[in-house]
Amino acid sequence: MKWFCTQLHQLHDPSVEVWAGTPGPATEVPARVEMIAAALDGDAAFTAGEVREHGRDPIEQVHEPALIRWLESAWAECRPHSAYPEIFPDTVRHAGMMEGLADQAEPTSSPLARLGYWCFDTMTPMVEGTYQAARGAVDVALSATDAVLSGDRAAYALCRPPGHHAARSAIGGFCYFNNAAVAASAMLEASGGPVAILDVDYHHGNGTQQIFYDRAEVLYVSLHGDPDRAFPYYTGRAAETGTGKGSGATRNFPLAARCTDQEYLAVLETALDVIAASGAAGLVVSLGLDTYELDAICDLGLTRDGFWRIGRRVERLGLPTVIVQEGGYHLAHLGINARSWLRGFIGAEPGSAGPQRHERSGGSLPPRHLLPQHL
Ligand code: SP5
Ligand code: ZN
Repeated sequence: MKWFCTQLHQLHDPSVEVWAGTPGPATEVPARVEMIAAALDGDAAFTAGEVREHGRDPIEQVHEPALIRWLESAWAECRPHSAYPEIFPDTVRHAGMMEGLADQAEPTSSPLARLGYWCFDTMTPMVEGTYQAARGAVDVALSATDAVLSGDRAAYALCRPPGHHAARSAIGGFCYFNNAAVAASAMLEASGGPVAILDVDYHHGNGTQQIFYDRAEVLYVSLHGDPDRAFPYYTGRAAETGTGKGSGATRNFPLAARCTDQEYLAVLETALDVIAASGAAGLVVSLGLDTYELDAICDLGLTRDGFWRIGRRVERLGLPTVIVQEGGYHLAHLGINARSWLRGFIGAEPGSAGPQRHERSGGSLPPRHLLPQHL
C-alpha cells in the first residue's frame, strides 16, 4: 500500500492547549507523525508516494472561502495579541449572543473577534506555521485520493493536523481543514458515484457530519465515545441522521466507556452493513487510533489486535479506500497501532510489536516544553 506524508506538519508545533480553562502540554504534536512514519518506513508492505500540491479549489468544495482566507493570515494578525507562540480565542460568538439579531456577518473589526468567530474551542492553537501545515495535510489526503482514483485498491494519508472536527465554517478539536471531507468530495467529483465516510476516531467527527449533513451522495457513518461524556459534546447522537435530501445519510453509533474489541466489532458490523447497502462506489476512512485502551485522553478499550481485525473487516467491504489519519495520542504505541490497522487492511500478518510500555500515558518521548510560569 502507498502512504503519503509531508514534513510541512512540523510547522504546526504548539506547546500548550487549554482544557476547561487550564493550560497543559499540547496533545496533538509533530511526534505523532514521526512515530507512525517510523513504523511504516521499516515495513516493506508500505511504499512512500509523492505528495503533490492541489491548490485551494478542492478545499473550497467543503469550506467557506472566507474561512480559508482568514486562516491564511490569522496568525499574523493575531500575533500582537499574544506574548506566546500560540493564540486561542477568548470570546467565541455563542449562538445565543446573536439570537434574534439580523446581522450574522463575519466581523471585520478585530483579529480576536475573527478568531472567536471561526474557532469553537480552546484546544485548537494557532501558531505561525498552522496554515502551511494544514494545507500540507490536505495535499497529503488528496495525493492519496489520486492514487486510489488511479486504480490503487487503497492508500494511506498520514495527515497532520487532523481534520474531522473542522466544519464548513469552523475550526476546532485540533482541526483546521477537514482532510477527509476534501478527499471524499474529490472522490465524489471524480467517480460521480456515491461515497461513504467511515469515521472510527474516538471523537465524533462533527465537522464531517456538518459538511455533508444535507447531502444524499455522501454517507457519513461514525463510531465514537458517547457525546454524553465525550468531546465534542453537542453532536454524535444516534438520532442525528441527516436532513433534507441527506435524510438517512448520516448514522451515528455512540459507544460506552471501556468498550472492548469484541463489542466494537459487533457495532462495526452494523455500521458496515449500512455502507454496503448504500451503493457507495468509494470509501474514505477517518482513522483515529485514540480508541486505544491506553490512550490518555479517551476511554475506549481497543487493543493492537483489535485494530488489526478492524482493518481486516473494513477491507472486506471491497471498496476503493482512502485511509486518512485523524487522532491517536499514545505516542509510544501510535506507530505500531497504525501499522497493525493497515496490515489488517492489506491482509498481512500483524507483525512484531517491538518494545512496548503499558501504562496509560502519552508515551516515552522527551518531555514537552514547560508551561510559561505565569500560567
Ligand atoms: C482529532 C481529535 O482526536 N481531536 C480531539 C480533540 C479532543 N479535545 C480534548 C477534549 C477534552 C477532553 N477531556 C478529557 C479528560 C480526560 N481525562
Ligand atoms: Zn479523536
